[in-house]
Amino acid sequence: MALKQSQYIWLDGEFVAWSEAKVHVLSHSLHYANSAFEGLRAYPTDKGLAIFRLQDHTKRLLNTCKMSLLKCPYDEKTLNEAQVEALRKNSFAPKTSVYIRPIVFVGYGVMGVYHLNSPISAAIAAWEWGAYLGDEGLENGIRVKISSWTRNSVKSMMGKAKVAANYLNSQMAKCEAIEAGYDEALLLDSEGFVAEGSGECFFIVRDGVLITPPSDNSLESITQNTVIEIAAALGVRVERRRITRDEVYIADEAFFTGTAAEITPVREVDSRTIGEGKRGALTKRLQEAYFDVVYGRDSTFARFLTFIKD
Ligand code: PPE
Repeated sequence: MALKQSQYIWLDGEFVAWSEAKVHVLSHSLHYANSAFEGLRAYPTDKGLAIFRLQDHTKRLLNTCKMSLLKCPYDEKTLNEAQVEALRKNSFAPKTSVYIRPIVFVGYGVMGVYHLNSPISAAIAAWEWGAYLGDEGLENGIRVKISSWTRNSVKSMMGKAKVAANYLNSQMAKCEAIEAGYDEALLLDSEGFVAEGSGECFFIVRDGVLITPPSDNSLESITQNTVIEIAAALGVRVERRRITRDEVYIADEAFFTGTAAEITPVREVDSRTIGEGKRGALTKRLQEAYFDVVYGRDSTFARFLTFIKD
């Protein structure tokens, strides 16, 4: 799906026209993949667009910078304000969800792996982005392939960093899944337990209990955390424990969570039908509750929303 352009991108403290937000081809991050990024969504509420869990995403961005040895020239407050401003500055079609992509990257000036003498830049873009795995997927569930790729080992990469370098592994898994006729990949860790999707965390339901792995081999997902909080509010039992491949096959329900993917049901894994082969009952309940939260219809989670109107 082609990227839907908006008008302005925040680049190192200034708003520039979308088409002018350019970097040099010798920018260090383009060659060595050390760039920290985030993905957030803003949803249309009764009181206009509201960014979901802005402060948590910005904290994670700065934590990624810390882990990846990127000296971000902008502090938390500046980055939070710039994201709000990026939404105010652009005009979006009414009733559409907007995706925000902040990125901190190593710029132009020095080549070679050692990056600490290179300049660091930051940018924030925002554009209208629909359902990541399709509207049909959100409604009826997607087909998933367990990847032949192992998720990046914690011995060699930092899964808690949302750093570009981690996504070569994701890309290869995603392409493999698509080429095999599936919609998304589920990656196992080096011991064979479920790690995460190419860009999502993973849940199963068994006998009414919601089960999701600990964050040992995955990003500390903000959507996963939100779902756990919603489940607690609904009185649903949640277990954080390792999940094996065979357990996925016999789950009653399964779904992916992510800012982009939201809550996407899984209806098939490796040609095994999950539950009844459609969005499960608990998945539907959690999905509806999640949309109530992000669209500002549930006041108990109002603390997660940052409204962008004055
Ligand atoms: N694991 C990975 C590897 C991941 O990339 C994401 C987000 C998650 C888990 C879920 O994290 P959270 O968004 O905090 O719940 N993936 C982002 C990037 C998607 C993309 O294609 O780009 C996202 O969902 O925004």
